[in-house]
Amino acid sequence: GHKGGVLWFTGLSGAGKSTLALELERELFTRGYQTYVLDGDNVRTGLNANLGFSPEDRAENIRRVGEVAALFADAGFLVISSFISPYRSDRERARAAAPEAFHEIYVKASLEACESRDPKGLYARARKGEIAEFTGISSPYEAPETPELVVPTDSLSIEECLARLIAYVDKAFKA
Ligand code: GGZ
Repeated sequence: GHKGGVLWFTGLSGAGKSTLALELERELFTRGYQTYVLDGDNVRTGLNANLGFSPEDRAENIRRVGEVAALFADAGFLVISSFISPYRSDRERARAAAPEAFHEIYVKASLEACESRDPKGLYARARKGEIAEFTGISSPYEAPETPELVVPTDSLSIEECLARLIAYVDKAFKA
């Protein structure tokens, strides 16, 4: 068995949060964990469809996700939350919604690395001024100061990052 909890991924666009979240979910499924991924694809399309990317809207996005994650954790799930969540204060509020169960995971890649990957061409568009308030370009990213775990995707392979995550999860949540 395992405890419920929240793995709160934070990092820049293109740092690898979604890729790692989905691969981790698959690995944990084969190990018998009940997991659920919360990300922009299933939250910003529905629950948070009325929110954009102003600081206020990001704060509300993260507030709601933090509350939903706490509910899932209370139900015994291991939640993998995958949002940029650029503001420290918003992340601390999410932690406060599930204080015993919250683990902040910094999916760390430099802006240069993310911008050179640019899988969706968003950084190029942001540089041209076509996307306002883009994180790292025209909107801030406040890196975690004391995350429970750092996964450096610009210096380690996806497989190595995944292995670190799995080891961490087994240690923190296996019961
Ligand atoms: C940052 C934006 C923006 C702006 C659209 N700034 O790489 P992606 O495309 O697939 O993931 C990014 C996603 C960020 O949404 P989050 O809900 O994670 O953000 S936050 O936690 O700050 O609320 C990016 C896309 O949405 N996107 N406009 N202006 N990312």
